[in-house]
Amino acid sequence: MHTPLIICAQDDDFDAGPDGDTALATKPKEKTQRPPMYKVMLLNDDYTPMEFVVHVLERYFGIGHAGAIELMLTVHKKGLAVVGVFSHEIAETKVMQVMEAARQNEHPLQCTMEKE
Ligand code: TYC
Repeated sequence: MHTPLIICAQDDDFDAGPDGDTALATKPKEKTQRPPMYKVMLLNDDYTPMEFVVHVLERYFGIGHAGAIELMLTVHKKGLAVVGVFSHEIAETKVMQVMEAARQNEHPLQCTMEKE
């Protein structure tokens, strides 16, 4: 999915002239705005099988097998890791999917999101 860009005219469409008070009409400045992005994180625990975490990373985050093993091991060693950065809605969906998969399989795996 591409990031939508919102373009809006700023209010300061008149600039002061060289002497500071002559109003000269200028082009409205266009400023690109980006939607806020959210980090999705996996948390380590002592019980979720490593293979399950690898499967989650492949299935819900589109990460290849080798990358998924590496990232799972990062979470295992460091306690948590960012596994992706998404818009609010996509991040919420990823968290929900991971938490639901963990629940169905009775693993205590935790997934959270945080504004970047
Ligand atoms: N620490 C788990 C184990 O030793 C593996 C694991 C990795 C669990 C990453 C959760 O997010 C996690 N089986």
